[in-house]
Amino acid sequence: MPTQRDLSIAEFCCEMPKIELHAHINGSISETTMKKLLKKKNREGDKLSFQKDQIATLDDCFHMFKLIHQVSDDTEAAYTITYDVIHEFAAENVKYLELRSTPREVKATGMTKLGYVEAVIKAIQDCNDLDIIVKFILAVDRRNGVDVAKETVELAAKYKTLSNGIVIGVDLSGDPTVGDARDYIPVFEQAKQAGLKLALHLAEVPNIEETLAMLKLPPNRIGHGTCLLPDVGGSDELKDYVYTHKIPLELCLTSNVIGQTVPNFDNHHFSNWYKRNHPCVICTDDKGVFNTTLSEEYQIAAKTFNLSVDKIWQLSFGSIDHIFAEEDIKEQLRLKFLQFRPL
Ligand code: 6MZ
Repeated sequence: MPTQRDLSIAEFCCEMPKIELHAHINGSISETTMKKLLKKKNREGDKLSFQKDQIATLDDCFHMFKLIHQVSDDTEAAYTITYDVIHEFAAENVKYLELRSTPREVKATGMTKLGYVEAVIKAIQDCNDLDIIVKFILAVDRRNGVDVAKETVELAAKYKTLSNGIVIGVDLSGDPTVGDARDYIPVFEQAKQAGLKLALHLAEVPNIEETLAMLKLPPNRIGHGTCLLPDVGGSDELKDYVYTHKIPLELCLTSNVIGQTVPNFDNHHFSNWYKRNHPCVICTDDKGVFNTTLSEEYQIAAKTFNLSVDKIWQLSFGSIDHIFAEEDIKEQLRLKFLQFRPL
């Protein structure tokens, strides 16, 4: 009888049950969904994603998000995007998904932040016939200031109860070269007190002082953590803090290489942390913008770092420990993943 070992690494990465913990909703829009949105806006010729081997800058990435927000500007679009993104992740065997998104208001279309959050939650609820558990993290954009962040955390706390546990945490994201994350510490303290988990983009670009202060919160998970290590603009103190506190890293290979915060896959910080046995979770970041899938990200990790199918499976299985949902969901997922363990 054929076993998982008879699959090619590409097939294995696709068929293996997976966990996605770092996916921005508007960065995850597939080409098919984007076509639908552009058609509605009569902008059918536009291209709102990078090529696979394209090299860009972080600035280019943030410009791209601005353009995407122009076509995703009402609650109907928010619902469609979320619904489609969940179906796409489910189709590649993602069994547990934490989506994150910045509540947005667009006066011209009448979309309010509340309406945005409700549209995303409704789409998540409407996908409950699929074999995937979906949670929602509300994002604080560091470009928008502390008052907006406070409002986001209040929304998250309110919907944590109202959504029956779908809303599970808050993130810090946005252009890492803008503003000072330390301004948001009191807001994240407030989030913690409300029982929300913290997934913070940290050290996406070098910034030792800011990163150290944010680490002391501490976050439940770190997004990217690109510049924690001393040889890439971090420090021993940052590295030791993350390592000794075992703060899991959400690592997005293609995103970092296209955005050029990492020069190439071989030099990705994944290898350093993975070798130390540090908790690492492979994620997509923005699968639409960076033209990737979670299965492809696992394949890239396998190929670049010479990981066997056993190691790839362990990486996926190990990610369950770092999800924000409760222990009963973790147990449920472990049983499911164990059935796919290479024999
Ligand atoms: C930091 C990022 C990001 O919230 O409208 N975002 N923030 N670093 C990154 N690395 C490339 N990728 C995406 O999705 C788009 C928003 O996600 C954040 C940015 O704030 C972007 O505007 P939502 O669903």
